[in-house]
Amino acid sequence: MTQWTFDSISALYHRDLLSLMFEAAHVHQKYFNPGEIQVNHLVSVKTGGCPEDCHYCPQSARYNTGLKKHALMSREEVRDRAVQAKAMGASRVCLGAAWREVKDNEQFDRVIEMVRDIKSLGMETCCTLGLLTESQAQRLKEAGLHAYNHNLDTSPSHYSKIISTRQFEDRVRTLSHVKKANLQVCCGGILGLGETEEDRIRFLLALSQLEAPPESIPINTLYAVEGTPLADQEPISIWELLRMIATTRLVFPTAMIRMSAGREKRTLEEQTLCFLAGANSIFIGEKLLTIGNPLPEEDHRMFAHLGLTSKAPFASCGSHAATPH
Ligand code: SAM
Ligand code: DTB
Ligand code: SF4
Repeated sequence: MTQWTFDSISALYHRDLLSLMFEAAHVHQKYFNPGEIQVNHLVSVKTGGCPEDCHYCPQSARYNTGLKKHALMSREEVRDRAVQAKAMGASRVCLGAAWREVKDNEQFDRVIEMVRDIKSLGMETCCTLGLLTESQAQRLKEAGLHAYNHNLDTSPSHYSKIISTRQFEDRVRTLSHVKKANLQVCCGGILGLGETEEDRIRFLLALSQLEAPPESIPINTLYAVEGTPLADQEPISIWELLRMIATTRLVFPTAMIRMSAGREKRTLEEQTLCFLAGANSIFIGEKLLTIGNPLPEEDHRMFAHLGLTSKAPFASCGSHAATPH
């Protein structure tokens, strides 16, 4: 396995955009069928009122974002949402909670039941519930959880400018618990937090230095929400996004790269370029957790225009033989 360094990632990141994208596309089709996209659906099982101060997040209790809070959903409601997601073409359901950390209580017991239900529908389940101990990760695994999402978000040095209520190392520790429980690791970041290009490269380096590289990497662009400290950030250009996706594809050739927050703001042509740069996963549904996402009809039209198909659940990378050149 390649030992990435700051300089080797930086050299890729700073290549001219077309040769960077060309190489990323080449690597992408070596490991994946480029016409196949993973379709995920998010359910916000507990919304708002989070004690953390993540400067980007509409769900933090510290900011006045006008968000409607919602207590933990019932098992039945979540099962219904998963059935609807399957009908929309999703193969994975991701349950998100506005928690700092998981507590060993009745609420966690209910999430465990939700995981079992989704697994029994023949879909992959992912959870993003905040910090987690090893025994909690183990319980999720036993219930049939496929992956756990826990983002590093940005470089170690920029992290403390964005979040003060926990440290980068706390996140790395949870990711280690996830890996030890034999769950797939889903770990990504956000562009547009006022970070430098060096921060973006250091973020990718940190991802490559995790105990095990993530199987999936969400690339979010900041969705600036009124009331949060980052409400007035400049939006990320398509060129920066393409450069980041293509570099991520080259550093992590076999990972699923998910175009996440901010996709709503991209045209079909821009999204097509993102797929060419190596992205191969999206969220479907008109909302992510609380913020907007393209309408499912628009995504279905995009799939039709591009002749894309939805990746089956539990199909690992490499199920597609490398294309001869
Ligand atoms: N509370 C849990 C946690 O922080 O791990 C799970 C939910 S949290 C909303 C999941 C991820 O959503 C964050 O790590 C961040 O990367 C992303 N996110 C949150 N708000 C965002 C925004 N306004 N724009 C882009 N990404 C955002
Ligand atoms: C991730 O990296 N992006 C998704 C998922 N993981 C949980 C969520 C992004 C949007 C979160 C903001 C919201 O919808 O409230
Ligand atoms: Fe809470 Fe997660 Fe939002 Fe941070 S990103 S405020 S931990 S819900």
